[in-house]
Amino acid sequence: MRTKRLKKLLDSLSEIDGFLITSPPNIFWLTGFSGSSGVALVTPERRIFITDFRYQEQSAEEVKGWEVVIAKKRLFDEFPQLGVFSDGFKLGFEPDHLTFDGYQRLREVLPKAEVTPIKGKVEGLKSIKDEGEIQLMKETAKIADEAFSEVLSLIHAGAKEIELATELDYRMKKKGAAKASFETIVASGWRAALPHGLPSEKEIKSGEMIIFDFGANYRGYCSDCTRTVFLGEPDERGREIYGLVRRAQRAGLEGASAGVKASELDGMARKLIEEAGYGTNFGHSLGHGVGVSVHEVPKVSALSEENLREGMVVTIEPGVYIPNWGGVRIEDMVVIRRDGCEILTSLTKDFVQL
Ligand SMILES: [Mn+2]
Repeated sequence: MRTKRLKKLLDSLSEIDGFLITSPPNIFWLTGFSGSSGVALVTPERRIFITDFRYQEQSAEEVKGWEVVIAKKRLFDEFPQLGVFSDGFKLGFEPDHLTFDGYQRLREVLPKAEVTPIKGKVEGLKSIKDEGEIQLMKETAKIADEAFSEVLSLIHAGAKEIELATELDYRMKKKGAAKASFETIVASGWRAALPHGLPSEKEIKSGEMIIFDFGANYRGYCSDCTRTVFLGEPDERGREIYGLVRRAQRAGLEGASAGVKASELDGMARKLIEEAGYGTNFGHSLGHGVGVSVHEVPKVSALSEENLREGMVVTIEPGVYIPNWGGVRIEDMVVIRRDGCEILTSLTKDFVQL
């Protein structure tokens, strides 16, 4: 799998002599290295991975088919000795991931190379998942789904958001996740109007909705899912808004297919919410790519210029947020297929009243 990825990367880099990858998720995707300190250098002839003493054994285990160099000082200090950089060598780097300090260091150690930014290269390739990655993401989603189903039975009046978030994290780890793929969101009642309400000490009261937005990180891949459930009988608005968000989410699922513009898909779901008069209460984009990071390309937003392509994994997550009342969001992670999409989340989207 990783050999294919490398070939695709090289095929797309004909205008330069070599490419430097400094983003840890991009390095993981290309090399298999899961540590935090390393850089990867790719040329048509060589593939070199540089890390430090702390990762000597780990890199030997994880990075196959690469020359592994253990740096004695700073990682870039190894560059002049690699026998790669002839005068005028054109080296591409990732402008979104190399620090200014790193850039200056690079210029110092390679004064005669031409150092040039190449944006979004690995991100673009990474957005199309192979079947092995999709399988892993299904397993990741399943871990999160199962943990969430268990936590539902722990919800009661007086339970604190932070307790439920902790239970969810704990159960995902017990089921094999290395960690949560992002900080678990649990937001109840008026706090559900905060699209990214981190769990607080607030106690859940009867009649309130609770938004759970959570995911697992399993073998390097992330999942992302949101469900909104109600404790006891909600007010009239609760059912109305839930029904609206559910219809919008369904429109997104029905519209998701290879060849569709990401911006159009955003519009298909947003239109329903706007027509119901809640357009200004849905202030975020419909979704985003997911993979080795929880937020990847493509963005599924009105501003996106990308087309959905077969093998992309994206979220579809409309929401309506009303200050001093609360909110509802429903999110699934889907794989884009030729004639539609495959949902990776298996949790119900029926109205759940506990
Ligand atoms: Mn999401």
